[in-house]
Amino acid sequence: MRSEASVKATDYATDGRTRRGVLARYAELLPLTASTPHLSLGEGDTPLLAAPRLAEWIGVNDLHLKYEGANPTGSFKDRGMVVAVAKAIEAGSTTIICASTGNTSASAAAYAARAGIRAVVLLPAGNVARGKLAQAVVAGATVIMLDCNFDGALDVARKLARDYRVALVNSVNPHRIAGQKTGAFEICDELGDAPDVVALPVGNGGNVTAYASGFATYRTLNRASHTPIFIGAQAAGAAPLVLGAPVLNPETVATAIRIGNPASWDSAVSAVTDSGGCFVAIPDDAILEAYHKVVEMEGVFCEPASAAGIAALRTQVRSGAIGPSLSAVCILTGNGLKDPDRATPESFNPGSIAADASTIAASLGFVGR
Ligand code: AN7
Repeated sequence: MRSEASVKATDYATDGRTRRGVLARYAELLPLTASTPHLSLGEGDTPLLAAPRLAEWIGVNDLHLKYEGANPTGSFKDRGMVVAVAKAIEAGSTTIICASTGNTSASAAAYAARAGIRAVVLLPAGNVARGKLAQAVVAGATVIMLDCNFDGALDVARKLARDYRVALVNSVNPHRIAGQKTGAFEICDELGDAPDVVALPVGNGGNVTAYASGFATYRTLNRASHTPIFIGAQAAGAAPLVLGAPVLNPETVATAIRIGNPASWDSAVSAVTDSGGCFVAIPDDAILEAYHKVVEMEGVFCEPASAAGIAALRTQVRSGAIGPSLSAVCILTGNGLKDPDRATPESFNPGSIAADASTIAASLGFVGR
């Protein structure tokens, strides 16, 4: 089965393009068979950017940003969704369903459209960033707003998938986790080894589970000499994994991680504690501070949830828990364009002036040639 998958991947990749998608690039490390469709929107192969100015602000010598906002639908979800949708089709499904704080629904909608199947997405009414909602709508998903938070929506999605012929593509689907491991593979392939520390936001805990598993796979294959310490960032108002108990009414500006009862609770806890790391609760003002710093200092625009990982790394370095000489990677899980309402205050209005070059030059203090 393995060799068939490899042959297929080779066929698929012979044109030598980059961005050929994670199924082709990591075929031998994914649960593919000869009958898995060759689905791709060119996901993966995202930038791993050295970030010297932000490193100084955080207090570490060696910092890279894994910019998952560069994925086709603007978040890391695409890595796992492509596998989950391909496997659902392979199993005969013609409808996929998910609950989502936004990014999963955007990704599910896009891959369902690409594959020509139906997507149904269940969203917590009033708490999904505008860009994410737009993505699900334009891709033709059936969008259903529920009068509950994400946790309630996931309960409904699970019941529907249990009792009806629809495939659940939330990260409780192991194919999602398998695909998201490719983020860890790419980091090792590019750096030549695993970093010492990985910081990332944690909502349901699927991604940290996937990264831990991905680095462990590379360690086993001797493509990495060690596995990293994980720092799991949660928003202070939605921090069940810091508190050790579910949060009934989670609240945070980082709506992507507004989750009170993580679906992958146990595997997220093992991933982080077995690594020697910890979960950190980040107040909203610190999330927004990091959100602005990363784009002002490095030009990398991520969504608030993604910035929580940066803030968490800074907190741990400041407290001395993480030494300044360790190499660190922050996973910037989603694109800042997803949440335009957060980027500019409601009152933002730059106004306008007459289109006169010399007046503008004078007001800017430009020096003549
Ligand atoms: C930008 O889209 O749960 O810990 O429904 O969108 O794997 O849940 C999104 C989660 C981090 C947390 N960063 O990842 C959804 C959803 C961003 C996210 C997370 C999410 P997990």
